[in-house]
Amino acid sequence: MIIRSSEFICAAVKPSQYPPEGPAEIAFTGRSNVGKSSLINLILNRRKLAKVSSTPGKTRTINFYSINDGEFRLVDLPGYGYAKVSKAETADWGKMMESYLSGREGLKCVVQLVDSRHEPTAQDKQMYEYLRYYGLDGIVAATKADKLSGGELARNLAAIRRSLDLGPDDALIPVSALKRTGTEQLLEKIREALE
Ligand SMILES: Nc1nc2c(ncn2[C@@H]2O[C@H](COP(=O)(O)OP(=O)(O)OP(=O)(O)O)[C@@H](O)[C@H]2O)c(=O)[nH]1
Ligand SMILES: [Mg+2]
Repeated sequence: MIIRSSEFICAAVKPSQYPPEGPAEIAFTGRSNVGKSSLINLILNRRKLAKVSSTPGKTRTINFYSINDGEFRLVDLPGYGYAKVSKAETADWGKMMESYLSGREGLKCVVQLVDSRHEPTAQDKQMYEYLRYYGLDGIVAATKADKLSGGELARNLAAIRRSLDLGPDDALIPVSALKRTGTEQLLEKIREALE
């Protein structure tokens, strides 16, 4: 798949703020700081379209991006598991995610991000279960693959596969925003999900 153009549409915290239904959407979810915004920039080949930060909790809204003049959309979801949030903020996050993930007609698939260096967290597992329940599962990206040796990466990918109970058809794609690797495989899976 070729990305010719990409632009920010809007940020939303509730359905009335979403862009009108229309183009298919592919969303990105994962722990705060796992690299969602970086991965979106990587596959769009844009350096600063999605805001990246070394401080977790940068993305607090649902951010919509239009690809190839409305061919489809990518959606950057706010991360979970960030320690410095209040109970009220966690509840708001849950409501925001639930209303988008359970009610969005155009949503075809969610790319679940996990850190390639670690076992998936309890929340990663919970999130992936949730996606499975809504039939939005099937693509997992293991981020920051540049931080591991080849052998370590292979071992960790096997562990992630087991831990998330991935099926033979579920894709687990190592990616690195630093080394700019993994995009072709990921884009191919996104293309399949859009069909
Ligand atoms: N080495 C390395 N660092 C990465 C990679 N991807 C992201 N990072 C770094 O990880 C930090 C967090 O990246 P973000 O893309 O902002 O993460 P996020 O998941 O969008 O975080 P929130 O918006 O807080 O949910 C930044 O300092 C990035 O530079 C990668 O593939 N390799
Ligand atoms: Mg982000």
